[in-house]
Amino acid sequence: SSPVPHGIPVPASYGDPQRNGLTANDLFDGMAEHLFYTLGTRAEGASVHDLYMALSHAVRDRLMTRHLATKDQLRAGSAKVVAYFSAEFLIGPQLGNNLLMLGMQAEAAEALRRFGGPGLDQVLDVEEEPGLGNGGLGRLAACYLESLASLEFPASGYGIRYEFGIFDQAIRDGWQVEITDKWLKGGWPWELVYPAQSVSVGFGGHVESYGDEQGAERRRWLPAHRALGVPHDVPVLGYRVNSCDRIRLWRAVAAESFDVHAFNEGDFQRAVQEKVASETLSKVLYPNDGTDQGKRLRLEQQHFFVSCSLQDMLRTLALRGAPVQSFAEHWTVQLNDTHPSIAVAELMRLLVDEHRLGWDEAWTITTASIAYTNHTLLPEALERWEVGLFGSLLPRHLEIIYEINARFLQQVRLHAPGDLDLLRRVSIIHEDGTKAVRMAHLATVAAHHVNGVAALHSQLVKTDLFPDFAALWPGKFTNVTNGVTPRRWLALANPPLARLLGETLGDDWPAHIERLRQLEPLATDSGFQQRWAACKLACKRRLAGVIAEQSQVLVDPTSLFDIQVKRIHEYKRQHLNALQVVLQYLRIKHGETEGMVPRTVIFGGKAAPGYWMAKLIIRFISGIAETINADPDNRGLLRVAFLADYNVKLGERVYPAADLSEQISTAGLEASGTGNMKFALNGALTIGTLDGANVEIRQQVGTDNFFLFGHTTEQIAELRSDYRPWEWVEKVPLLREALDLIERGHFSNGDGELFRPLVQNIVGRDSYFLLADLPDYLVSQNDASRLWADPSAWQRASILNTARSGYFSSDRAIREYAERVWGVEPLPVAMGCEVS
Ligand code: 475
Repeated sequence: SSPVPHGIPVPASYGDPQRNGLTANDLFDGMAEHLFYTLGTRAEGASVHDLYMALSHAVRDRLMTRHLATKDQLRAGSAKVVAYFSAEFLIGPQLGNNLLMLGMQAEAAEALRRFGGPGLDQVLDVEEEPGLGNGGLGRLAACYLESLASLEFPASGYGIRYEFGIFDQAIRDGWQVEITDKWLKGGWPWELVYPAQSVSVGFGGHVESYGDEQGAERRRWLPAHRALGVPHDVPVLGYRVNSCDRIRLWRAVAAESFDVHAFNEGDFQRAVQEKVASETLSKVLYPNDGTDQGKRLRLEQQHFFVSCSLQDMLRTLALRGAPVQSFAEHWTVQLNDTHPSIAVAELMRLLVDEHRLGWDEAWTITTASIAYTNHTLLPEALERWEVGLFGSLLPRHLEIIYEINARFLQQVRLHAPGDLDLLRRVSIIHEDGTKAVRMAHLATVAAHHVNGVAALHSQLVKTDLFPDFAALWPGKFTNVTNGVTPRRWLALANPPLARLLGETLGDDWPAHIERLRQLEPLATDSGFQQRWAACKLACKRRLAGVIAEQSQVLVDPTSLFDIQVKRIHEYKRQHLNALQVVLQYLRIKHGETEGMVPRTVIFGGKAAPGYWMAKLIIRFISGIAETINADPDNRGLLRVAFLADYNVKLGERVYPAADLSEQISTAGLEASGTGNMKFALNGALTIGTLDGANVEIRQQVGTDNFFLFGHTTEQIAELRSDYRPWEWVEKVPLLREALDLIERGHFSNGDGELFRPLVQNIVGRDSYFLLADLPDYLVSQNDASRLWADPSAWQRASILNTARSGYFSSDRAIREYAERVWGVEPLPVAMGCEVS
């Protein structure tokens, strides 16, 4: 309870939409105050960063009304709230987005004009983005929180406030170099810290039995160490609504600032050791996208944020005056992959050990509240923890998992008596060799729903990944195809197109993305086509500027912009694209340019620091870029650029500028993809395989407006048994010559060793079937060139891509989760009445 008596008035603007301070005048005044009082500087001497901070604080002030009203409404009510558990939230820059959500972009520009200094674009450009994620999975979490807020669902993201996010990528001599991401260095204005809501989390130690007051035997965990989690909340505004949800990120600090005993002994070093160890928990994001390394610290991070979050949720349940038994009516937990799946054991522990519920009741609550999203079929990404490591870090959780497993296997025995092999396959504990906890099995056993992230992927989850579980619980498995927010990825990222859409569909189109369909009849209207093309050209000019600034490569904005941006991974096959570029280059060298059109091939993406082949692929792209761009024989037909440090901010420049979107993974390996959706939404045509959400994109936009190639998932499976890649080499004209050129050092200043492992990898093993798909890929690339040569036909296809991509909005995805998985309803936030 608060020491401040009731009846103290809230700030005058609170709850009064008329006095919300949203005019340019108010913003200017707010900025002036923050420059002076918050930043301690005078307007005359303010730097661009000062102006960024002042504007951000002024905007933050203006979302606080909504944020508090949302919280008040939640605390007072009993609505079920979504808890989105994710080890990653790749939220991107905040200022521009929040201005868009509040409808204050023009006002901010005007307020800045009055300072007479830099303009809004320049100010937005200095924002450091928090790179608290690796790629698709983290960005999906950010899009989903935004849609939750925009659709007025009560929700909280829960994650980790990494002090160092994904590394910044520099390219030196063609190689990736990793640089520490110091996103907090200039101060980051978009978080609200609540130290009073800190929670304590245990690690290690042992478990003992004791008799409770009723004489029942109970288990008690006595951790060896504790760390404190301090919540840092990032407000998440909905689009032009009052709802303002949040992402609650936990920062780890030492439970005591140091060991007093050691300190008194004069051992200062040892005294601060525990503090350092605790704070290491939230120090750095693991930069691996798609491989699990089984590192202790990673499990510690997972347990840390999950335990903090569940304790936080139980606390708010008590604040609502609701009993712990009603947990599942107040909260629904979505696990973003298995990274937070320790939640199953931790919730059981909290309910059984701390709240003294019986096992069955606790299990009913746990299974009623938790659902699990699978994001990958790659075996190297499926998390397993060696039992020894697991038990030393979380001894009580291991016991609980054994108990869950024992009861589960008993159920399986009843279902299929005598099938010992089935027991072995589905067990949560992997028993062959070193014993390990299979986190995907834990999540699947406990979850009320398990979903894949695209139709094909969800099918493969049932047939390939978890066929035994699917047979046990057919109703548990479902699909929710991913989506992306049209606010950030269209309205914010693509100002020229946003303006055109506003004029054509009405200003509130970002809240009603299905209206994009109304563009269909305009697809053949030559006047509209020209305006469409002008928007694209403006975006391409902007990206050309970025490329020139970054790498001094000059590209022609009227050429076909052919773009592949995503994490570098063999299954994503950037090297297939690079190989295709080399073949085009050879055609030019041989004068076989018929049917070719001027192209700019753009790559971007980070490689995991320990993934050597991915780093070599970057080096290879740099090599071909350098050689090809310097070759005068080109006659403007081919340019290659590698964009360094691909991140959300760069993505906002990239997607709107694309003509052709490369989605070329080996069929069956990309769970969904979400970049593919951002490209299509911005009017790019896709060249792609039948993989992930490509399948649905092609269905939606129409097969004529999509360049399909490659083997299907089934065909790849057939090939796999007897694949001899070297036999495919002769099927492609010029390929032998291309490979020789690469091996002789043509793209590496004569170094004949550098790319040999890459060539060997492709010709010798080709685990990702590049050569099997290459012939068809080349045909499709030619189709793309041919369509490009007919501008009106291309514009039509481009318009239809945008017009038919509304399905890929995260609003649609969130509505599906809400209805089919979570059972939650929107709760519009009223302002100005709930203050108690
Ligand atoms: C899929 N990241 C995309 C996207 O559903 C899909 C793995 C381990 C540790 C840390 N990060 C990861 C992923 O697995 C990941 O990003 N998966 C991606 O999720 C959203 O669109 O196809 O590869």
